[in-house]
Amino acid sequence: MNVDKIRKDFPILQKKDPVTYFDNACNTLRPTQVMNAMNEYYEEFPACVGRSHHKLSRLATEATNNARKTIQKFIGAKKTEEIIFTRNATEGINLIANTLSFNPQSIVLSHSKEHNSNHVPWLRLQEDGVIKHETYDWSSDVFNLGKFEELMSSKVSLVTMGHTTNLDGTTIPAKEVVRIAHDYGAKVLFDSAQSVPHHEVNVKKLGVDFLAFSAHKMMGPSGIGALYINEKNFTELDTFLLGGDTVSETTQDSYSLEKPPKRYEAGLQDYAGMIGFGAAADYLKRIGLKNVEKQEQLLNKHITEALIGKVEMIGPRDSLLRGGIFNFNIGGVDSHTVAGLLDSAANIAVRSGVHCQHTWFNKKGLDGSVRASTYVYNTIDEAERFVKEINKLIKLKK
Ligand code: ALA
Repeated sequence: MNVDKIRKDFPILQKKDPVTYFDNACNTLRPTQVMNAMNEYYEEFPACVGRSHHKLSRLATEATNNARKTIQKFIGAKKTEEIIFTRNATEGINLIANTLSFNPQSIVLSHSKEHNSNHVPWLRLQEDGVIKHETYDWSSDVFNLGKFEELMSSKVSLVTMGHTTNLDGTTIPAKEVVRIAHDYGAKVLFDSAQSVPHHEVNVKKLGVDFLAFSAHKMMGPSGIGALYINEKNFTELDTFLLGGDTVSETTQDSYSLEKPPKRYEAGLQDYAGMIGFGAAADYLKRIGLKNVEKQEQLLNKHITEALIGKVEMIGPRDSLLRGGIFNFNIGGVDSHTVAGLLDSAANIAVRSGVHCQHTWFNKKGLDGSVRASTYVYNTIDEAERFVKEINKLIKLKK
């Protein structure tokens, strides 16, 4: 893989003195191929999908069908019908929270490093008396399957977990989690917003019931994502938003529902977004997820070896367990101050604060942290610049 060649596809990286973009866990940069694919929709066939009988509509329908197929293949789903386009992973999780049937004894189990998106919807259901929410305390470096299984019983109806966490980049043993959960009759939902963009994820091999992810974390546009629903669960889900395209027939006082995916895609959709999402998946496929993973590991090893012992790291010391994420604090210095200085003095973009992980930070009594998150277009030179700037800040503090 040639990183310099990849960088040429990103206009923002071709500017003079380009930004060192280390905020990829929040939002990635987009290559020209993705922007071109979206522009093509607006310039060549900016029409409604599947509704109108003219050639522009046919072209738009074909392009969005192809995008769905690309996403299906990207995560190894059996059928295109199993891919529902959503606004993002958050909406996918909310869709399941609002459509799966629970009884007040139902336990929904997640872990202690969940993003708010996979935490608050379940708290809300608990508040409404719909479920009981329980948490696996993931405080060891490696997810402990024995401890997880101790929490399982026939009362657990859903295991919903961040597949790779945005806090420290650690990944759950997903296949084993699914196997154990299914042994107890529970369904499994993965928040895969931080896994699908960074390593190979195959829903068939995992055997997972539902899996949600977002395009903006994998070089695609913002405002579009996908929810995988294993077709065997279609009959167990209620409806979500209703309106145009979700129904095949209505009368004054009745309606018949379309089958998924249409049933879950109400109203006019973000067609350019779908097409851009497909182009992003194609682009990543061409690079190869193994290469993406390798580059992130290389950069994270470099940063970790240079800064370990000098900063307070969050997560395992072993960089191989943390994908592309290096999350840390410089003893007592406010995280936003560090991020602001990196930005203004060195044009390095990182995220600071609590990373939508308020619960974890509250438990630890921490105000926040500085998170550098790399992607396949980042270079060793950039990692070195970052290390140099952090060393300067450490010195300044002394
Ligand atoms: N989940 C995104 C992040 O961690 C927003 O930055």
